Amino acid sequence: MTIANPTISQASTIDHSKPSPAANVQVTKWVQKMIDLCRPDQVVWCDGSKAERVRLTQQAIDAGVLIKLNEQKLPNCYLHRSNPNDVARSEHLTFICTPSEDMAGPTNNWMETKAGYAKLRPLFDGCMKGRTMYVVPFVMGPIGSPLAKVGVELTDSIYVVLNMRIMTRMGDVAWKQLGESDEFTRCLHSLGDVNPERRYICHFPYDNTIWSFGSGYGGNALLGKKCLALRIASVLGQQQGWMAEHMLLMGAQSPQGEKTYVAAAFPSSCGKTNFAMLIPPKKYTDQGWKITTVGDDIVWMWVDEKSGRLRAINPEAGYFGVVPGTSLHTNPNAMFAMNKDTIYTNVALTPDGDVWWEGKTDAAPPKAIDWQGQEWTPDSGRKASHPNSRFTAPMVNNPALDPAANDPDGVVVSAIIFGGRRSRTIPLVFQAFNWVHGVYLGATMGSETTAAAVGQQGVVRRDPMAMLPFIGYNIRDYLVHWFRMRKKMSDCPRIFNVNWFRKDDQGRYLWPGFGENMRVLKWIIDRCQGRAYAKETAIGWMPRAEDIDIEGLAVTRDQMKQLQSVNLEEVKAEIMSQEELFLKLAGDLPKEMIFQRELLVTRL
Ligand code: OXD
Ligand code: MN
Repeated sequence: MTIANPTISQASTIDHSKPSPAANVQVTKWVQKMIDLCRPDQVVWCDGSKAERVRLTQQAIDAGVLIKLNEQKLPNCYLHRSNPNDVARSEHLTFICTPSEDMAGPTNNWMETKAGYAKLRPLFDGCMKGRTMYVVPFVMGPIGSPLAKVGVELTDSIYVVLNMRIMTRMGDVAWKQLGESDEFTRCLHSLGDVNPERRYICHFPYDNTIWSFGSGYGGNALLGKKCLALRIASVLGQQQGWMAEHMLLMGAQSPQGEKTYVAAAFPSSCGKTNFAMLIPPKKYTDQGWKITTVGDDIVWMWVDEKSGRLRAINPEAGYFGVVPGTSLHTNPNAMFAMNKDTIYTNVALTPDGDVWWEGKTDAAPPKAIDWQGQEWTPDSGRKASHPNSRFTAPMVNNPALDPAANDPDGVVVSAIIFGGRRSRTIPLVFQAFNWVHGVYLGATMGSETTAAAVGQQGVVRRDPMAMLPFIGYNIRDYLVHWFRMRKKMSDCPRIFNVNWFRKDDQGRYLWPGFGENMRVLKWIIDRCQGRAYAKETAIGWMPRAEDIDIEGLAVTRDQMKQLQSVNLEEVKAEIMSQEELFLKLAGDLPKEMIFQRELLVTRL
């Protein structure tokens, strides 16, 4: 049967198929062009209403895309199993498409703009025949914020639509934010045939356009997130004088009521969500300490002209967090957040309609259906959930949501923390000498790779500012942008480095992590407020062993010294291993980077 290609007016016989009357003419023109390219059977304009959520959820259940979970235990929660070939971001298939290769720089895959469209157009040509195209308008950032950005995603994945309505401010609200403007990110997405041979995630920053084909995985397909809020936004930020960063944003309230906001860049799957939702040890809560979450993955920051200080918003409205290892013990707030209104991806299903993943409980369920839909028992020798299985939950479900999370004016950032996953060499915490040194620390950050991206795991890779896979332009210009931001600020955040993952010679973690990270955070906050002691060392300002509170911990002062120890031979090896990054940037390295390295060498 051949199905006619519906134009917007033809599609009006179907519910929700008419363009939203609130959408402006640039939007409707572009949507029509994409309909002509993809030729869907139906078009559905999403409005973001509750009725729409109910309707689309039922359709997803009927189509086998979602499995309804136990309503008593997990109200309004669903399970999705992805194609096993489509479980993480595919960085090798992610491209920055610009007129010249230099604009994308040495750390990105590059396609020439026209060549990029030429490669993808045939893939999109007719790809939605027999399918529905959803028009998903969304806003990244609190409504009315000076930095808020509108995007429109066209997708043939109902799973993407239902995730986007959790992760963004989705629906008619976006048309209001957009008004008559042409400034919206044109996001085109199709599952295609979910074939890694035909999978491309292409960014056209100078056309404010993203084309993603062949993957339904969050980081490849929820185009508001990594694609818009990091890769495209980083380009806009560089042009317009603000920053889009791969950071969590949290508030810490002291017993005296003083509030300090901290942003932290950790690479994927290194505990951003856990840190952003940290519950302090009992001693601290008894004293009156309170931690609140603004965001767990992305921040947009700008300099407030009046105060000269850095302010930040979280552009997202939900969490797309890694589940393995998450439990009531390690992250209770995340567990509460995903108790309702949540989509689980690639976790195990128990016979009572509940979900399970490695680390959720000490004892595994006696039987389950694993993430690939196979019968599973604890002795089956396989993991029940995928190591990169995820939950998508609205941020309003987080009991510790910061009151400013929806504030269009954002919050003042007092500290920026960088931190990778390092078994050796890097101490638990130290402070940069100043902004320029802090940028050097962030730029040379290394981390052992995890399951969040396809590829070998556990090898140290340089991940500047945890942004390596997300900088939408030349890393040289990105670093220069960081250095220049300093000049706009009259009082800049202090910069720190942390490593929760240092191990002893037996391979045991030296630091308990999780809520106990509050003890390190307290030193950081006290440094920002001018209260804590630090001694100068070759790598930065360091707390003495006695400056970190270890009362009530199994960690001894000796272990604390070990955690903070700096082995100069290891630091030298670290400098050598940074060469990989320096060589990539050969001839193009901002001079501040060279000077900082030289200063470090002379301090050794
Ligand atoms: C993420 C990632 O999904 O960084 O947040 O991979
Ligand atoms: Mn991330």
